[in-house]
Amino acid sequence: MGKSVIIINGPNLNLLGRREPEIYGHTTLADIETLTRAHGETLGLDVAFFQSNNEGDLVDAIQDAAERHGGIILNAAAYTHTSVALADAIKATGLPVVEVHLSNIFSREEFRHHSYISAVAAGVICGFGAKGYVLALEALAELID
Ligand code: CA2
Repeated sequence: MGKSVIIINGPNLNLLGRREPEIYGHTTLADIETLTRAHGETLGLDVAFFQSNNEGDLVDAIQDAAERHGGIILNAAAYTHTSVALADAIKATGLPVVEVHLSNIFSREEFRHHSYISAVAAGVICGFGAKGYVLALEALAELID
């Protein structure tokens, strides 16, 4: 079996490219899926993609990843700043996780400066828009090598 990773996206990211383009850009989540799948091929990685607006579904996706994938790229969106449950799930999987944010969360409101994910992630990429997912794939490819 080849190497496989999953990209997990949290609440409201399904709206990407259709609302607030001044913050999140014009790229849609479907564009990011296409981009990362293509880049995954160049790295020999199979890329699965998942988005949910519900915290419990995201916890389930992280738990299920342990059975199927070698690593996770996670943009937990607003749950980044609130969810002990997601942090616990990441810790329990033992899989390497790269945390991604489209925007630079440190140049935004104070409440976005703290992430429950960062302490349990292998690393964090933020502020580079959709390219951040590609950079995360590069990082994850080395981590699961
Ligand atoms: O910059 C990021 O990727 C965020 O994870 C995006 C979250 C935000 O709560 C985090 O602080 C940073 C918000 C995702 C909402 O996405 C939308 C996209 C288009 C229109 C409205 C919301």
